[in-house]
Amino acid sequence: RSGNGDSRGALVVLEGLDRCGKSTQSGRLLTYLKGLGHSTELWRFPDRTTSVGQMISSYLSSQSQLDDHTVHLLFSANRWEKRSLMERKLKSGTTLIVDRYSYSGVAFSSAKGLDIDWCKAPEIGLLAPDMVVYLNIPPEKAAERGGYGDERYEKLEFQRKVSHSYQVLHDASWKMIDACQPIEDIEKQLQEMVSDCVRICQKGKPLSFLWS
Ligand code: NYM
Ligand code: MG
Repeated sequence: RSGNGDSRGALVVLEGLDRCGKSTQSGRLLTYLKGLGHSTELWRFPDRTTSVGQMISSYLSSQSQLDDHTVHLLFSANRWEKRSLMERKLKSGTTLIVDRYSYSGVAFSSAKGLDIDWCKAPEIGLLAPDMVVYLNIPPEKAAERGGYGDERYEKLEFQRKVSHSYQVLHDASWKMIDACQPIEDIEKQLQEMVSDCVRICQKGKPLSFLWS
């Protein structure tokens, strides 16, 4: 069910606070879609494997200090360097599940006080997701989950600001899932949402671009 002519893959983005369960759910979703016979890949941003990604990674682990604007543009560059591959994959029929995307870029940087329109500007022209799923969790609940790691941003106070930024940023097209539910319940809801989305893309829904 992939790679045959005009049917393209879907671009599915998962967003949410740190520790909301995105990585767990994206892994399960990958297994599910592959099981249905769909060509599917799991991507994540930041992609720490590139040289830009390594700069980001060292910033996140506080091994380097960067100006807030600078690191914002690095996160964006990290998406731009994957853009053409992303387009090729989608056009050849592969569905991409993406763990964080431009919305994380805007939510985290604007939580630091950067202007939201300034934050959105470098994302213009990237591929727009066919579906954004927000795993909704109160910052306090996320903080209780086995604790945060020690990366930059993984602090309750800051996550509260990020949560507020996401509230400003989201629109009516986002699918909201209560991330405090049992893992299997979230998994089921996600499967239903994504199956619809994959079907619509297979039928020839055109690709679109941010910010749309
Ligand atoms: N993050 C992620 C940003 O600040 N801007 C971005 O554009 C992206 C994609 O990086 N706390 C932040 C959110 C996370 C951190 O991501 C590392 P992850 O998903 O924990 O590897
Ligand atoms: Mg993290």
